[in-house]
Amino acid sequence: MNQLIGGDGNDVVVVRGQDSANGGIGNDTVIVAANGTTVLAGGANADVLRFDNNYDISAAAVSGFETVELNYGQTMTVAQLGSFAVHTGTSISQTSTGVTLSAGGTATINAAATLSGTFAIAYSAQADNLTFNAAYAGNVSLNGNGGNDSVTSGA
Ligand SMILES: [Ca+2]
Ligand SMILES: [Ca+2]
Repeated sequence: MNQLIGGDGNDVVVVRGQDSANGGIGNDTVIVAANGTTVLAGGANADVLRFDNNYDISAAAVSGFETVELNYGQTMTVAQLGSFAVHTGTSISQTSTGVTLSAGGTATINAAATLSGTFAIAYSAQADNLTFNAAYAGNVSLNGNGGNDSVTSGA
């Protein structure tokens, strides 16, 4: 396990295996490039958590990220999904995304305008209650998996 700590500048940190990463001060980008990450911390300022592929971060302690750049089917908890202020794709040309939820809860998804295609959600076995922001104009594809689930488009 490696402990990766960014300095005060704008850092790009790539986490693999059971790494822990903290961007520190500055507008940092932390790239998830493996399963099993333990700590993902953006730190101060405006930070991005980017998924290099469909990895599972559900066991990681996630904090301090303002934006998440989603791939097409990464796994996380509802609480983690709701911890980001902006949800977007990994590139400007990506219009669809998907997420597999490993534990339930309540969250708001603030999908960026670039996500105009399909947002596919595989629910966890618990109750998953998601609300999309009012500006989201894409489709939502749902795959239920037990629990009393709901999805709401913003007012
Ligand atoms: Ca930094
Ligand atoms: Ca931050």
